[in-house]
Amino acid sequence: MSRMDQAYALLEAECRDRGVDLDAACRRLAALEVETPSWGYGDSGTRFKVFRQRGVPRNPFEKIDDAAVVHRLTGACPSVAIHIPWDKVDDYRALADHARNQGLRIGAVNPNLFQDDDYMLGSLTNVQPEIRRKAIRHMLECVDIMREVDSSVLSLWVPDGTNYPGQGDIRRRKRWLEEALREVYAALEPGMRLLIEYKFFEPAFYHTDLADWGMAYLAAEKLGPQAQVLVDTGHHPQGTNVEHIVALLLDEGRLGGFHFNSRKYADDDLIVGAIHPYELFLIFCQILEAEQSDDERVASTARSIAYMIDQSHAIEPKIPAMIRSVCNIQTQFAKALLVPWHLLRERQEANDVLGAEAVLREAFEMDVRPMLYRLREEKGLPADPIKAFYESGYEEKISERGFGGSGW
Ligand code: LRH
Ligand code: MN
Ligand code: MN
Repeated sequence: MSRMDQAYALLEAECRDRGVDLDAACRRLAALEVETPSWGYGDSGTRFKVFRQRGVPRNPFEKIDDAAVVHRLTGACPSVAIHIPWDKVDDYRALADHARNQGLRIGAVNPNLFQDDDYMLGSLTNVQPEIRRKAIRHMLECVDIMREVDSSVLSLWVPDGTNYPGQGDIRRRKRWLEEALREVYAALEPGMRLLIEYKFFEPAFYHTDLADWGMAYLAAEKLGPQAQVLVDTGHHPQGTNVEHIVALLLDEGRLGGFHFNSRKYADDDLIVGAIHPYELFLIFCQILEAEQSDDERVASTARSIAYMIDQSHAIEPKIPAMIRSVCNIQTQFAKALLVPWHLLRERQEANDVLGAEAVLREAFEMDVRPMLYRLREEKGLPADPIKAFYESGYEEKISERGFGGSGW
């Protein structure tokens, strides 16, 4: 028996003792899909400096090529999110075909309401009606693009807000936002979803029109069942209990998707799982528990979540950093799959505070590498995708692109 088979057998025995079906957990892990963002393959940085890296994609087609490499090596990333106009092309069907030819599909379409000069004082909530109209038109154009690339997710982040008290009428802006979203929502086809992302600050520093999950939830609730909330893990104040938000949105049938990344201080967009892996694990615990809920609405919400990475690389080599995130997501997801829910419930009902906490912590402390290795073996994937990337020669190949590709 190889060392890994031994490790798997050991994990299996441990799971059996805890009443967890390891094979079922492996099957669920194998079905996990994570979308990567086109902008994560291009150059990005901070407001202080964008460092140019050699080999970065020069156009949306090359971003897809790099995303395809991540999928080939991990087997878990069959779709790529696009951001318009960063990924503006003349022919979106050609872009979708390009993705399809490499075993990928285009996932969420992200309108961009934050880089046009006209939007300096707001886009959908601008006091000038013609600017609000321009922003709505852009969103409707994104719905058209969704049709062309066969996407079902419109992923909206509204950067609008103000920098000073009195600068804007908060209530009027709220109504303009609702009005705009109603128009966009009406343009969605059945099967399309509008995911509403919130962020508590930046670029606006006094108030942001969609600052937290409650505001996004309210907006979604007013629109209808095709609108849901998107949780970007980096978009909360320090210390926020993100898994609580996740649980609440699940219970209300309004959790639509995630933008995974790590934060230490603000919206840092670092590699997923690099800073607070326990938080990520606890988020997955909420989701996996909800997947088994007797309440069909909760269970189907949990099963329909769009898992996306929203990560920008200022100093990291981009493709390996993306692979690292995918592997970290798989690791925490695998650990959450090993939670014995019946035991947790039992201890909760017995008011066993330490015992209940131990159930979760012990799952987090388990070594799930044998699960990941087995999964990769079964799918014919390299055991170490990052090592395989460096050995593949792809980095040398793309260095011919030279410098100058831009993520955003
Ligand atoms: C905003 C955000 C949003 C954007 C992306 C580039 O901070 O998280 O999702 O579309 O960054
Ligand atoms: Mn985001
Ligand atoms: Mn962000």
